[in-house]
Amino acid sequence: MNNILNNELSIKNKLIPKSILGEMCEADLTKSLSDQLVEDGYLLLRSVYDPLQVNVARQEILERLAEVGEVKEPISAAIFSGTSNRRSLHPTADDLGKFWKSVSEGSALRAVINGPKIINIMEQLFGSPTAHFSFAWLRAMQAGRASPMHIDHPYMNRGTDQLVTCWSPIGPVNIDEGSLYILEGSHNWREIRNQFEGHDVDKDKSKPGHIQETPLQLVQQNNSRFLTTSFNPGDCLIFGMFTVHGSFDNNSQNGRIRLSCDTRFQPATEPMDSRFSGLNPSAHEGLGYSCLSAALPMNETNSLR
Ligand SMILES: O=C(O)CCC(=O)C(=O)O
Repeated sequence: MNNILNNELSIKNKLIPKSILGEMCEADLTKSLSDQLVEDGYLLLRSVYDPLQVNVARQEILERLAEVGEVKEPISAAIFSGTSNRRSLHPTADDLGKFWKSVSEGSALRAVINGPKIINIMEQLFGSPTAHFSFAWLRAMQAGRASPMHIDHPYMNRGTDQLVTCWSPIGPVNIDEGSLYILEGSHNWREIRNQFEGHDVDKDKSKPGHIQETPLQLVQQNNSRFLTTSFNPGDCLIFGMFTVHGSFDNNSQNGRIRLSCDTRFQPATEPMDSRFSGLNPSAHEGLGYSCLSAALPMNETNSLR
């Protein structure tokens, strides 16, 4: 495993001091997953999926990115070409959304992210049958990009409060290749709850869904740390709606794209946020998959956002 202290991790090009970095702990599958989630705010699970199936899903996605000219040959190396034909092939926002929906609904990808292995884990976590959003947040993050720090609650809180996020790397993600971080202990931070609980970004547009402080400010204010790790095909990270998270800059030395997908699970009997279910999920503002920055051509997405 790639030790956390051997890597230079940054957010918006600002190096993160090693004194506030920590390695995530792997969850213990022989003990209560829900107790561990309540305690730690996250569950790091290794080798949940079949790595061969993850690699088939990876190839499926890379072929679709290559179809719009975004990946260099050999495709399997996942290196961004620096250009894109996505907009000329799919000119409108609606077309771009449809293209991304078709990539996000690839059968090999769905066999992993909605397949029996993760469903078993979710049933173990909830202690009951589980259901998932049909909408999936697939991301192709080229070198130089990062995901901003946030919690998930304001973006998807119209159903049950037992919703969890499952972040799955679709291929290897070294620690310096835009790995996900969570802020240690943040699931218990009263201030974050007071600020965001009940806030719905699609209903109240006057208030942002994201956290105003910088990640470093929030870590310092709360005497916290960034927890992260490197991921292998098959691993996933589960966390709740109030765990503060984001990604480090993808500092891949050779320009490797970071592929990952976030999915959302809940107990089957609980109400589901209708924006993200069904055959044609309306998602945010009724935009479907075109609400995602991942639906934009890779050469148009801002770096380090
Ligand atoms: O993959 C990322 O960069 C961000 C993921 C995320 O924000 C999420 O899982 O909610």
